[in-house]
Amino acid sequence: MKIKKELYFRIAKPPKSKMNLFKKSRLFVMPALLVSAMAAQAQIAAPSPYGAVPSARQLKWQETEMYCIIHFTPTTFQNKEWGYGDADPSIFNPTKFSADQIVAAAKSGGFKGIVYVAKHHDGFALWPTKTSKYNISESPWKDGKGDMVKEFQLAAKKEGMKFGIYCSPWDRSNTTYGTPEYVNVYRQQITELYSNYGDLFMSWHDGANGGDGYYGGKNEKRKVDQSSYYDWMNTWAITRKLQPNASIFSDIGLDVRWVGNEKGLAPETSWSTITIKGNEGKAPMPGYMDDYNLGSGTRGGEKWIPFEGDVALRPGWFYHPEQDNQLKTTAQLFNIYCNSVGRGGALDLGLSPTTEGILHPNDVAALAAFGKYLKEVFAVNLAKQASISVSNVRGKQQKLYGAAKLTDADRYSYWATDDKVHQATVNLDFKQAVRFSILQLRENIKLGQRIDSVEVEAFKDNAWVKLAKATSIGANRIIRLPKEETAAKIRIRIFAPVSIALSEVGLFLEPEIKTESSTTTENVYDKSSWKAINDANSITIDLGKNTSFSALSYLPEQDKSSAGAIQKYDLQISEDGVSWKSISTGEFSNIEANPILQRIAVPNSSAKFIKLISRQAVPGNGGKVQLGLSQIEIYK
Ligand code: FUL
Repeated sequence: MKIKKELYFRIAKPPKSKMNLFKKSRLFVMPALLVSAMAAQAQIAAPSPYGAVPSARQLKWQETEMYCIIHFTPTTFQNKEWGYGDADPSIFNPTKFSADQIVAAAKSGGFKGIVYVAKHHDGFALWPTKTSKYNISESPWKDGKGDMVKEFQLAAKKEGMKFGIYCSPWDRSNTTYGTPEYVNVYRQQITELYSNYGDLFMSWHDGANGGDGYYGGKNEKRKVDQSSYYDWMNTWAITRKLQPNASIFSDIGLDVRWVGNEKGLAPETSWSTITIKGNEGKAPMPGYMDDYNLGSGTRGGEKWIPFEGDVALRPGWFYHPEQDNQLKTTAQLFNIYCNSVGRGGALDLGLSPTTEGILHPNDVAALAAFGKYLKEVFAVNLAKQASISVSNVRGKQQKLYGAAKLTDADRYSYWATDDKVHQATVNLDFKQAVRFSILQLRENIKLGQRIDSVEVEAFKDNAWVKLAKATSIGANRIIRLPKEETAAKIRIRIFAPVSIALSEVGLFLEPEIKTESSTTTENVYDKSSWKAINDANSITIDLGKNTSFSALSYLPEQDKSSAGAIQKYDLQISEDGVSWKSISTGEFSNIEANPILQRIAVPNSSAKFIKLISRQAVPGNGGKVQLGLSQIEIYK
């Protein structure tokens, strides 16, 4: 507005020197057309940014949208989800390792980056670090001369993929873990990793800290004060210095936040801005802060910290042969994509090489099928075939802010409204009715997350019919309609507290998914004749007769609000229900963040009675673990 007035003033009273020019050219009266054109010029200033906006680093991250995290450490060879820190390095000896095969498979899935787990909770460093003896040089792989971080860096480079690193803060092997000395070790580790492996796009950290571990042979529980122990602000200062382009991810990282579950799903409304509570003025502390709003973010929140949805292609983050037929299907992956990338965040898909050091053929096929499907879905933007009209164009500047910007596939060119226009309509008119099932919207996030909500309508049987409503548009909003629609006129009504700056409109039709890899159910015993006795923290199953079995699985409660989950178990058997023998004890690692089916392999076992006891639990709101028969399977 201010600019407009100034310009009018200039038009009315040109500076003296120019006045002479006007006089000379006898242009005493300004033609009306010229006046209005110049007045319109006055409006060309872009809308002022609204609220928190992304940094240049975050913009690059937002553009990445899809990447894979790769877990391949001695834990793979132990068939575990969390190594305890005591694995003998001699077990790490993949015979067919190929970072190229893994990275190429990720690329075929449409992924644009790789995050490699350079050190997981077991503490084994996959590069020849100077900070700890417990590293890849102690393994037989490449006669101790290998560097797996390097292999992944080079493979990513070869495939034109971005590269990032995850170095777990929790270290169940290091004898100094829990002391200030370890924090220095950790800082030296990230210094090595961030100095020798090229330009990183992500620096990945998590808040997991299960407490107990090997710790150099002490086999004890170590508790750290999450709020202060890692001194994240100073630790991340190293990252900023060495890798200024790396987005820092953590539960609430400096650049990217966790979505709050390991299913890769963001809630329906998920703002890219967030106000972090519970730790005002201090550094974001993984695993410590009040993170109730990780998924939803905060409308008009203080900081731009969008979410990453992480989820594994298989049930677990590490490879387990028994999960070879439990991969997510194309339909499931696409649903996750719509609920992560399609909700303004990113999808981080976990890949887990086998002990050979390559991806299993099923994983390779699943990735290729998903990548092919994604390409098919977004191959034709039907909106490009429409004549698009908008109810207002900023300063009538069609060239700068007009409707044509909505389909030019440029995230940062945009259609904008006048400052005073906070509600506007985009109309898509087709010569002939089109079939569609997805509407995609992007805001120019350089100007912040401006839009409150949108409503999508179609003109059907001579009336406008509401098809969908959505909030939190941001970098990318995929509105998946409950069913395929056909219409020749579509209307998008947009509501915002400020002027609108919408960069893209896409309209797509999801092709039917023809082939789906079937998940085979394993040979499990029929439960109908079993009897179960539950007590506070265990379940005893009477199988009726002596039965041989090879494994037992336990599905934790999916909803923490009801009951807790077993973290440490003791599996016992008995012939008479009186005297018991323990046949397996252990932990269900990562069960809190990823409550997937847990399996205890006990080959060649037999018993009439089986008892699964919870020795330690993740408490649910109900306080204790409550086990039901429906949660247990026994395998032949
Ligand atoms: C979690 C870890 O505890 C899991 O093991 C896995 O690495 C996942 C990606 O992050 O926090």
